[in-house]
Amino acid sequence: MKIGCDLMLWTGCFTRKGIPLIDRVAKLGFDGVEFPMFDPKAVDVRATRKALQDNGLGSTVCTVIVTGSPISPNARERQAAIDHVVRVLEVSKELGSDCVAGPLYSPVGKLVGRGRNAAEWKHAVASLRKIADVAEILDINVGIEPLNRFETYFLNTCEDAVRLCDEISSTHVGVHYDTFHANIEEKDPTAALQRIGRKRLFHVHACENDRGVPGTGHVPWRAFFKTLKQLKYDRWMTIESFVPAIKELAAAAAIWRPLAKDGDDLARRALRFLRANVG
Ligand code: LER
Ligand code: MN
Repeated sequence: MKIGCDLMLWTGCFTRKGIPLIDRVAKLGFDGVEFPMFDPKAVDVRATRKALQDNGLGSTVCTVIVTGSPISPNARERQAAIDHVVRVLEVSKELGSDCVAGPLYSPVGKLVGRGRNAAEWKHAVASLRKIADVAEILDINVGIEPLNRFETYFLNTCEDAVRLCDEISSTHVGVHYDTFHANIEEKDPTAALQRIGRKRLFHVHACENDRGVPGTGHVPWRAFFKTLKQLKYDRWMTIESFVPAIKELAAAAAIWRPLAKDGDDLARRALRFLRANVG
């Protein structure tokens, strides 16, 4: 299994200015970086690719719906969201990234005072099917991440994420499991992980129940690592945590107190814990 670090520990959005962070993540001892790609136009593909190669690092990409919505009743809104994800896929492919992951069905934080309806589900399947067509042509994987109920009303459980992926029915679309969200929404987070299964598990975010350093809280880590081993999971496990200093992300993820000294401290302690458990 490869261990990555999301650059959100140091930046709210990956741009050319963030390239030195690749060096930093390599020096901390990670196998790769995860790019928070919210504005694909701001990525300097050549320089970023070179920095990855120079440091011998792999990469993944995390994005969110920054414009429109794949489940909107309005076709133009749906297309705007699809166009954003497709652009992210194209840039990610150019960077040589293995996977584009995240809540690709609805904007983070969008709540409408009710649960999802059948029309929204239908739109999600159709929009993500269009995204899957591009992913298949580019040969890049897409991970669909269920989020907790305070961040989305559309997809909260792994079971629903599996069903959504089954309906999209693509070799290149699978489930993205995040320990933080599963801890809130699943009755048994490890059984939920098990049920996703090896074939459908495309990406993992490792994050403690308070969104701080993995291993310092009550996420059932021992059972989690055992299950990944049973599944023979060999894709990326990425540390996703936040620090109050990155104001836009702190606001989006509701980080109101420090969870570590700073991003470096969090990354270093998280990596030590994950390496001790997965090698
Ligand atoms: C959001 O809570 C999350 O977990 C991310 O992976 C998406 O930005
Ligand atoms: Mn996540």
